[in-house]
Amino acid sequence: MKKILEKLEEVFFGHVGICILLLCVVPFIFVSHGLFRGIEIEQTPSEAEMEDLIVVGFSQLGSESGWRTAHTLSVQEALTKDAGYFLIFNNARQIQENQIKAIRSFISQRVDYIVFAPVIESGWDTVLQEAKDAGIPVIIIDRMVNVEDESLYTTWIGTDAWKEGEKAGKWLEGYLQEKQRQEEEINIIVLRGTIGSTAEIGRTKGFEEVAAGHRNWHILESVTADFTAAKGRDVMEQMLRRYPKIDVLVSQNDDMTMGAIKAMQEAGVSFGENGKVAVISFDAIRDALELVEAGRINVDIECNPVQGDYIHKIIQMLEKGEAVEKSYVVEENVFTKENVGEFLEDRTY
Ligand code: GYE
Repeated sequence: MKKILEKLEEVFFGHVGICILLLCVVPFIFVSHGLFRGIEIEQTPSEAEMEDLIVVGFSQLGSESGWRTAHTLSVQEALTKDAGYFLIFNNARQIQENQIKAIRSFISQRVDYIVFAPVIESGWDTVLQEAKDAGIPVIIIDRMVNVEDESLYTTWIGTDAWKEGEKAGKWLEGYLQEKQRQEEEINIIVLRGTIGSTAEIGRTKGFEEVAAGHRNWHILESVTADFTAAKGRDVMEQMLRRYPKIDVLVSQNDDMTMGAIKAMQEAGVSFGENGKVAVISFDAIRDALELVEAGRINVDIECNPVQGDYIHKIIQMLEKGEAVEKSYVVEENVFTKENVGEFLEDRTY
């Protein structure tokens, strides 16, 4: 490398020339190749914008699923300039360290509010204390944090993941009864989301509590596929190789379900309404609801990503000095072939 530089220096420029060249070219290569993008904060407001608008730093945990895309959009559509906001968005790509860096950056930019969807529940005490010390209210959305001091955040808006898991269990009880299989030995595979995230913890526990009441329900394996379609496919492939009789698949989000469906198709294993494997999914994004309608997914437990308007309302209340609740739980449904039709038409995500 040294030799090459010396040669370049000799041929083209003097010492100063080569420094200028490096200073201009290297950052360009980094930026054009996205090498700085890991924790990049996409926008920085000017002083003027910060004065007129409410500046919100939004740390989104990633872009792992269709649900997440809808969730991000809901926040972006609610916190617009027209509505009086300057939104600084950061995608942490499912890495907690990236979220911590983004939040620290929001603090140093002295944003008015921090909105944040935590990838997992633990490990936030220090950075949230820093936000509190800086006097910046923190609104947690989607997943929850597990902190010792609840005053480290202002409020939480999200879904009841435990209830969702329980709904899945209750649906299975009803389904087996209807098929008069309630006494049969039932083999179950659970595909879990990101370990340590609220959605994974709640859905796992809620379902397991119902399952514990049935001695003939056997959870063969309960393994993570990280909420992605690619991993859902890989893990399901392994499960199909390992277990000749799987009666039920409980997949904790629609993306993993899509992946698992591919694996079952490839292995020639039938599923859904008239198949061997009953499929229980979570989220209820449009693509999956179409599969519910087609009888390929038996039931989809809704998880509502439309949280942007709640954030807007809460910020407006805080701006007026009004008190807000410590938590807001959004409404959710359960979709089967019987009721999905009436909801599909209006489903935008
Ligand atoms: O179910 C899944 C996403 O935290 C509720 O995260 C959310 C979950 C959602 O990746 O698709």
